[in-house]
Amino acid sequence: YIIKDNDRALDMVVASVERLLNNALVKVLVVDDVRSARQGLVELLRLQRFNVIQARTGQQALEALDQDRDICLILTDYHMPDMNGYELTRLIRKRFASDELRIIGISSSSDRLLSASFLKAGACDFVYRPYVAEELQCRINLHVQALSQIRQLRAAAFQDYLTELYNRRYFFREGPALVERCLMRVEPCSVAILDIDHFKKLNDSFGHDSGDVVLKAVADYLKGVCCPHGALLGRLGGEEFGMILPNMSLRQALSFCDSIRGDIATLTVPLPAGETTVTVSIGLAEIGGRESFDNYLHAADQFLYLAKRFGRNQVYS
Ligand code: GH3
Ligand code: MG
Ligand code: MG
Ligand code: MG
Repeated sequence: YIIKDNDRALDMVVASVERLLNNALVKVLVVDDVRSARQGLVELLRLQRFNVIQARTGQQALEALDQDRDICLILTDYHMPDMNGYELTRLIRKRFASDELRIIGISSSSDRLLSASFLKAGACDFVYRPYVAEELQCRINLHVQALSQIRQLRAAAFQDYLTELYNRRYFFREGPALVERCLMRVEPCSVAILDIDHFKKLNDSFGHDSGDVVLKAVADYLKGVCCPHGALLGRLGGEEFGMILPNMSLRQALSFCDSIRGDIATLTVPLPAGETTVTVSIGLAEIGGRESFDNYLHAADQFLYLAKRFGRNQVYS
């Protein structure tokens, strides 16, 4: 009844329900050799609706991390039979940075320097037992919030604002790894650069905002066709898009790109001043041998130049 009369209270309830729903997606690993100590933490975490798993030793914790890449928070004891908490922390930090995995040390030891040892080993926080449940909950929530903010920032840093595709930074960061994976598996792979034809004219006739609408329509279409193939698609800049096509030989990529070209030519984009159509030119190169990623892109760019020169609305490889 009180909540009904108070918007602010209602907002707070909604926010805490949302937080609890999000917590269900957060996987937490509790590491302690003493069952009752583990149990206390597990209960505290489950009250907050976290998805909790447990380990009795450092070794078990490392194995759990190997099997489950979703773990993003670890609460670890200090005294354990096989390794102590900050040794475990140090081992984990060799593989997972604090921007993807948070570690909180917990101990009933009376050694006041223990917290520093944990923090130096790479823990993000430390609490002494007996802990105050509410304080520990607040600390856990702060770490979970920090991880979520990092994820949001990272997503924003790698996304093109207008088209919501990956941006150039992401394309050049992930592209080489994708190509490398194909080469290791001895699978074919191709790289394409697509550029909208006479886009400047379109901007000049319909205005920049309409140009943006066309860019978004082309991007949406490309996302739809690239996703099922596991292709890496990004906006490289302006009206230019890059595609890494794993598992496609040059011949397959040629037919894939030509169907993209054909589809886009029949796309009608509704604009405030009526509707318009666009065509695209595509330069395509096959990946093979040991060239650098930049060289493959350069080759695709050269072919794009030729596609433009020989009349646009075509794929050149
Ligand atoms: P070509 O067929 O040779 O590719 O000619 P073009 O006109 O498409 O190429 P050009 O490089 O001369 O012009 C590209 C234009 O794209 C110029 C630039 O103003 C426009 N452009 C770049 N980014 C954006 C954007 O985000 N929105 C809009 N509306 N226009 C953009
Ligand atoms: Mg212990
Ligand atoms: Mg162009
Ligand atoms: Mg261009």
